[in-house]
Amino acid sequence: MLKIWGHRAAPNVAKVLWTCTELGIDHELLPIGGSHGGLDDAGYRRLNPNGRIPTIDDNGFILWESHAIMRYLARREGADALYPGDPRTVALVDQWLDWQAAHLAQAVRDLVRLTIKAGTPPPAEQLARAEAEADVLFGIVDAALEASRFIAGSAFTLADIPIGIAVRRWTTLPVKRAPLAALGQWFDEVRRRPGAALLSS
Ligand SMILES: N[C@@H](CCC(=O)N[C@@H](CS)C(=O)NCC(=O)O)C(=O)O
Repeated sequence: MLKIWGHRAAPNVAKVLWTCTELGIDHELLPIGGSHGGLDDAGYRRLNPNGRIPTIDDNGFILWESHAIMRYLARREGADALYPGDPRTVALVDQWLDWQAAHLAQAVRDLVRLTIKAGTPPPAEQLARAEAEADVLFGIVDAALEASRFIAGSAFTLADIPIGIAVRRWTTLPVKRAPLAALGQWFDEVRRRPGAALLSS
């Protein structure tokens, strides 16, 4: 059975768990990281030299980086709907996956650092800057969703998963948010998928 190291509350682990549900892959979650600790253990570092989660073991094949794992699992299952074979369609999925990791994730991390992780109220100017940055980036998603039902086109793909997880995180933080109608409508739809149930657990 596929082994996944991590814990559900970690967004990058949640991406892989949601992907497994979409693909119907049985898996075993091995708790590590967060309150479980263990990321600096030599045995875990041999699997993942970054000391981060998630990491998977698929019958001896070790892989880390959440988006690489998602792509691998979708390809392994031949899931053309989630990760299409057509070069242009898959390029759009990759565009959003890369963009989420390179830009959106950092904007959400900044808000988390300034609010729920900070022991004291953040400087107003810093918080306003981080809120504005998040509004710009989620606004880009909103504009895309005005033009298509899902992130990368008319069908649900891997691209919807990390962005859905980021929206969930953003909307639960004590911050000001621009009202984004298309994004809200899309999120109401994707959050009802069985794989998204772990977002609220
Ligand atoms: N780029 C990596 C980032 C991995 C990462 O930073 N994971 C976080 C959890 S989302 C982590 O390991 N945090 C330490 C912890 O939860 O203890 C990926 O996408 O897998």
